[in-house]
Amino acid sequence: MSRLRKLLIPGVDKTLLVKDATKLLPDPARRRFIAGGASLGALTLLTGCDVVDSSSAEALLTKISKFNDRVQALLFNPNTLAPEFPESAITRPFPFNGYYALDDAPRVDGDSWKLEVRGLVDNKKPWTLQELYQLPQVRQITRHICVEGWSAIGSWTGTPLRHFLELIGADTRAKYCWFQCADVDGYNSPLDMASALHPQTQMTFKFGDEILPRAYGFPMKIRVPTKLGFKNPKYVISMEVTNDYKGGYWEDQGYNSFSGS
Ligand SMILES: Nc1nc2c(c(=O)[nH]1)N[C@H]1C(S)=C(S)[C@@H](COP(=O)(O)O)O[C@H]1N2
Ligand SMILES: [Mo]
Repeated sequence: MSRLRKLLIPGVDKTLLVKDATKLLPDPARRRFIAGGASLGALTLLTGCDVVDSSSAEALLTKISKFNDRVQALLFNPNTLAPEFPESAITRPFPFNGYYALDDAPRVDGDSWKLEVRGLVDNKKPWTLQELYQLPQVRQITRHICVEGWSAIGSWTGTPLRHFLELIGADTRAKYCWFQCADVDGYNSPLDMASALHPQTQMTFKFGDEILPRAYGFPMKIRVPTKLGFKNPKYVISMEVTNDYKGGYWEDQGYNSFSGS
């Protein structure tokens, strides 16, 4: 979430738009939206609409005004799948985003990197990249949505996190998987266990047909297509299964930790 980029959308007052949308949302969606941190990104997540100008802002409001009970039940069901897209929908080039410029993004050495596993798990053995690459992988083409209100469709390939959690004997009754990253000033993010076990939540090793480029989190990111972008940690170095809420980089600055469907 670089602070300067994409903050202004011509002809759109973001605060007003979020207010208008909140008024239009029927309960219980409205209550959930407010409790979940009422942001432009959350509206994009709910509607699938990007807001890039005043007419797309109008289109988003129209869509919300048509939400009915059936739509709402789907939106707030933790088992709902994020929509998947065809190859032709992939955004190229896919945007880079971090709280620094790309030049300052971590340069992780894939040969010496190991994923540390901590907390409530039977097997705490660290994993090399080559070992992780041997695990079964699946591909997904889903939409990444930043809380700032932009979104992009990308192709991610990796191992369902759920499979890895089973493999290491994680206590899946624990509340969170907490991820730490290699960024200079640190980056971390807690993921609630229901979302960690969601079938589309992935330990991602590839973008398109390439090994995950540095911009998108080499060697591994956690892809959670049912959550906003900041809940998708890149350059992951450790995972802890825990009942303690340990906070996160953006969560500690006021962004809602749930931030998803
Ligand atoms: N380690 C780390 N992970 C991160 C971030 C970051 O700054 N550092 N930014 C988050 C935010 S706000 C977004 S929108 C996405 C951007 O991912 P992308 O660069 O692949 O588009 O990464 C998320 N994960
Ligand atoms: Mo973001």
